[in-house]
Amino acid sequence: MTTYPDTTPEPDLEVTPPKTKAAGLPAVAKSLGMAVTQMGVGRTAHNLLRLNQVEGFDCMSCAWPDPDPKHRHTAEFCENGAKAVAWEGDTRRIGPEFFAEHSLDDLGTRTEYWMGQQGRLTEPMVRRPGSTHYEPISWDSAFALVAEHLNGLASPDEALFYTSGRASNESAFVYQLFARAYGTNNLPDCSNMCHESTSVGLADTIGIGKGSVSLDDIHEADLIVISGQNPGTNHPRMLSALEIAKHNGAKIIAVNPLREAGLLGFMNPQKPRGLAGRPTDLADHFLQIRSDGDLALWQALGHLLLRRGAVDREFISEHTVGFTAYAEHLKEIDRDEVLAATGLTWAEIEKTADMFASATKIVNCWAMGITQHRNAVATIKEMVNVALLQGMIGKPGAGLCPVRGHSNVQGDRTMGIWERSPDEFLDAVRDEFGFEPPREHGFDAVRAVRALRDGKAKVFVGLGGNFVAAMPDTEVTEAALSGAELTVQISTKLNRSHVVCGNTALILPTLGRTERDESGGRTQRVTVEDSMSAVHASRGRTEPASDQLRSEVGILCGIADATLGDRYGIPWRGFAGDYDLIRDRIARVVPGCDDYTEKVRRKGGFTLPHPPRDSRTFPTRHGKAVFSVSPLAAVQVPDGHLVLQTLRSHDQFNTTIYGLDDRYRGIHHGRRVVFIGAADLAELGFAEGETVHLVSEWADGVTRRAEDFRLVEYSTPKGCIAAYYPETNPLIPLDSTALESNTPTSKWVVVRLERPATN
Ligand SMILES: Nc1nc2c(c(=O)[nH]1)N[C@H]1C(S)=C(S)[C@@H](COP(=O)(O)OP(=O)(O)OC[C@H]3O[C@@H](n4cnc5c(=O)[nH]c(N)nc54)[C@H](O)[C@@H]3O)O[C@H]1N2
Ligand SMILES: Nc1nc2c(c(=O)[nH]1)N[C@H]1C(S)=C(S)[C@@H](COP(=O)(O)OP(=O)(O)OC[C@H]3O[C@@H](n4cnc5c(=O)[nH]c(N)nc54)[C@H](O)[C@@H]3O)O[C@H]1N2
Ligand code: SF4
Ligand SMILES: [Mo]
Repeated sequence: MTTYPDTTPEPDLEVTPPKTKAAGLPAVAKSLGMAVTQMGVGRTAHNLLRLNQVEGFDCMSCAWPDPDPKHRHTAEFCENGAKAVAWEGDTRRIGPEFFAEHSLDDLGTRTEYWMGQQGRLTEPMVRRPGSTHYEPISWDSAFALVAEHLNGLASPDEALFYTSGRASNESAFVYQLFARAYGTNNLPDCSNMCHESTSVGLADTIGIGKGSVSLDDIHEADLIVISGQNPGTNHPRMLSALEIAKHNGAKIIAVNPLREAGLLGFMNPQKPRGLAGRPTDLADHFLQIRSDGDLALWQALGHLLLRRGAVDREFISEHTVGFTAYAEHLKEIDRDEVLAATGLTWAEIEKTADMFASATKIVNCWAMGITQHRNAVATIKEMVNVALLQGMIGKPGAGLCPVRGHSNVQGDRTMGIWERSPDEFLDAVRDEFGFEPPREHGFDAVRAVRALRDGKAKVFVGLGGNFVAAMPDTEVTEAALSGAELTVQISTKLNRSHVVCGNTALILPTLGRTERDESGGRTQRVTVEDSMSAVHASRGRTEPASDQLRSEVGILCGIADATLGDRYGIPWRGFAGDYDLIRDRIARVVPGCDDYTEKVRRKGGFTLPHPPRDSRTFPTRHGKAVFSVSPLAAVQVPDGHLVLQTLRSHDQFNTTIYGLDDRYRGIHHGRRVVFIGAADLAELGFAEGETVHLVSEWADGVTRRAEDFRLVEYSTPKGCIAAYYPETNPLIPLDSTALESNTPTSKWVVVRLERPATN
């Protein structure tokens, strides 16, 4: 096995004061600069003008929705969308010569940044057992090789079919169909590491695991709460929506351990004055909360609102169950416990409750700062409690707004990428395709690693993504994947998961969103669903990076055809040649997708049904929304230890590193930094600028380390520090996961700092 290349020296690392506003001129200049370097001038203009346009392609970066067709700008993109387009539009290529030159051992020493800078993959490559290099293979031989391995397994449950959330609805539908026809529900996905806590928390309480707002609701709200999210970097165009809301009179509350630039102020690059003028002040009230203090905060808010009688009695009696037990639970609250958990003052919490009490339309947004904690599901249910208390679901300008990550992660779930798809979905697959899908739940992402580690799984197929680098406990995950008989990665660019691979390994290069898809001799389009359940078409137009690339649908159908032949009579070849044939099946299988083919042809697409949003009906087992009661379980941190949250810099997309700057936080030319408060530095006897090792000690007795990080003094609550992912993933124990959702606790890692030995 190769060693994790996590100690590359960063001699040019520079730290400047963090920014207090996001976007504006530097952002536009930066994105165009990067786009032009990687794509060339013509290709850049061509692509960027089609980004998020009705006849163009959907931004492959985040899942933030597009404005309705009437309200789109000519340049309907943000800096990070442009970076994603530039990264995919890379004019450099890596083909057989590259792989002949670079052995697996060599590639094993390279960083993600380096790998992403080599260019687009151009043809299928195979690593034969024991070989030191990848070598070319034809598409047909590659498909036959996958089929041979899959058909040779003792049980279909020894195969794992992973999906990253960039896959289109058509590829997702075909993929889950293949996995189930082959005989397994082992469909782990990036959602398992991401918003799974949201899906679980919302399904239990409102009966559907998706957010309940539209873009118009954000514009119309009079109070917007943003918890555990850094929109200036990760959902930049959300700031435009917030600006409109502010203009319409909304107040904004931000809840975050860090004073993220995008939460404080915004210069809209789409408006002339935003390029150089004054920023819009975004947050009216900023709660600098301690890590995982959110459950306590929302309980305190519930308590205060109950005491003030700021409740919607009619909504509660008509649409909910469990109110009495909830109200009883929060009648009294241990203030000291709340203050200790949140690190806030009671006055700050009371001010928050005042703002809630006087608001009539509240939208509540959240992301990874909420979902990647041990108590994540309980925290989300507590947020739902407060929304139910005030009747803030299913009326204009109000609702729950989990902000999804990958551009189509929500769509992939809708299409059946789920290791625990409900029986009704599986029944519909059976009725449509005439076979009985397996009913036993499959492995999620964490269980998939355990299965590989324990020899219970032998084949791993990745539809996009970078599983090895995205998952926690890098050493364990890498050993698990290296032990696979076969790994298959369907990718656009080189990453760590191609290098830490199975005994036999395939790289199958695919078309990206920006590229023309002429599969079957006709121009194909695909469809996607955003964070607000809006579904629409996406069509790339640029020349593919290589004439050997195949579409994701084409590759999946090739694998399925080679593995299953005409078992159950599923027309894989037909699907590959005409995606309308897939859409016709989606229409008959996936709830809410009737007339799918026709509806996605409409300008702007259509929005999927959402009973709580549409009619205040709650499809839970009670037929009503559910108040829940959660104990306030404060997690203890031993003396001399800190809680580390692992997050994204401004120049990355998950494991893809576009550049080495994090402009808003004042970090330049490097990533190996730890943000730490002045009080902790003083108390632990360290100085700003010192290099330290991070050591994580967990209940399993294993000591995990990540070495050589520079300490950067930063405004963050006492005891709470932050550093970038994926460099810190070796510190997160595989078994440290959220209750109920099994999501790795990427925002809660107990660590200590260690001074490197000097000799
Ligand atoms: N440019 C770009 N865009 C992206 C991505 C990317 O990597 N780059 N990734 C995409 C994906 S897949 C996702 S899931 C989203 C992620 O979007 P975010 O959730 O915004 O991503 P993170 O960088 O993980 O930021 C988490 C935020 O939560 C805060 N936080 C941490 N712990 C706590 C806590 O205990 N309580 C509270 N209240 N806040 C906390 C952190 O300080 C930080 O501001 O972005 C998507 N969009
Ligand atoms: N410590 C820590 N770990 C985390 C997180 C965290 O906050 N902290 N966040 C978690 C979250 S929220 C997520 S979503 C996961 C992300 O996990 P993944 O989704 O697995 O990872 P990505 O980095 O998004 O995947 C990038 C790769 O996708 C491939 N790719 C890009 N575009 C395409 C395309 O169009 N088609 C195909 N087939 N492939 C493409 C490229 O080869 C690229 O290298 O990471 C999780 N891991
Ligand atoms: S906000 Fe997200 S989807 Fe929209 S352009 Fe920016 S990166 Fe793309
Ligand atoms: Mo994510």
